Amino acid sequence: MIGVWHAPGRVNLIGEHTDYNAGLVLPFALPQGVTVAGSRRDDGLLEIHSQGRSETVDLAGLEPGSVTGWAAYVAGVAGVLREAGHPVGGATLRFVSDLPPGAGVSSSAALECATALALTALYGVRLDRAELVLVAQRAENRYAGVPCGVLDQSASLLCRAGHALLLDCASGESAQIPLDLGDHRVLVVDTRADHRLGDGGYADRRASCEKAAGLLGVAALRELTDPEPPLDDPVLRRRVRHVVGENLRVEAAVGHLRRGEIAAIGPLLTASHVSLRDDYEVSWPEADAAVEAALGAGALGARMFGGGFGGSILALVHLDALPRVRTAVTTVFAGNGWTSPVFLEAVASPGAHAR
Ligand code: GAF
Repeated sequence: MIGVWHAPGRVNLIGEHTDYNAGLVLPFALPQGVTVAGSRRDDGLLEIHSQGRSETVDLAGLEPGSVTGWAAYVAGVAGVLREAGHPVGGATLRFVSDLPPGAGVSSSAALECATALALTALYGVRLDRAELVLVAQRAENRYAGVPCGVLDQSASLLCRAGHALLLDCASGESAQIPLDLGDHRVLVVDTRADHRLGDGGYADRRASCEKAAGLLGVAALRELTDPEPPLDDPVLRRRVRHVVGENLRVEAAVGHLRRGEIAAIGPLLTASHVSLRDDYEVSWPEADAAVEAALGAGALGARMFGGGFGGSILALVHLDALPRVRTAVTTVFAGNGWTSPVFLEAVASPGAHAR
């Protein structure tokens, strides 16, 4: 058997650093993503080709740590499926991607999800999308060593065209929220500051949340409603304030979207950025400057999205203001001597599928 599968990258409209706190997220899928052509082979080898690079992995010796770098995201999916007892064997997988690497639009999750669709289809493994999300997440956690939540894999596998996905990471329940932008656009600005989830900042934030939850006697920060919890450590207090506030902002944004009030989500986006910058401390200079420039040029709201420490911001912009916003951001980057940003109009697109 031979087939072709596509898994998209994502933008997260709002709900940042909430997934691993059992909270709410609201991503949508991009038209860009990872496409894989795959076929079975019976020698137990996984032969992987991507952007001029090739690796061969012997599935018999596969375990966490035995494959490193980009191939770990692919081999990890095979490893997790096999650990769970699924009869997945060798394959030749050829990947192409039109996602900008390092832009924080989930190229890793797209790689995992495309692999998961390919391997399960090639070997007749029947898993539903929610199960595939966990396979892909586990591959990233265990084989790539990144302690991510389920946001990116859920976006890639569960999103629908024209909709944002409201995912409750506590219950796993999700709802498709129509994303009617009218005369507005979601402008993504790749700040060209490469993000590296594996670099420690992300794991540190996650550990802080777990510590705060432990001190407050809750299983996850989602259970809290008080944004000013009784914690002595001011850093932990700020982290909790972000998470509690961000869940409330997701709920408010969903309310506005359901009522067709797209412009009303602007201030929520900006409040999310301020919280990620000041309380969660995961934004970076290019993101802060891009957000400020976009708002100054008439964007209705703007925020960093993804894990932080590099990557992209998004801005909600009326069509008339798009040229102004692009110029303002480009000018501020040039003034700082930074690499020119790259712009992308994000269109809510279908989740992963066979082609
Ligand atoms: C990264 C992670 F992979 C997600 O799980 C999520 O935590 C996000 O950062 C922050 O919201 O994309």
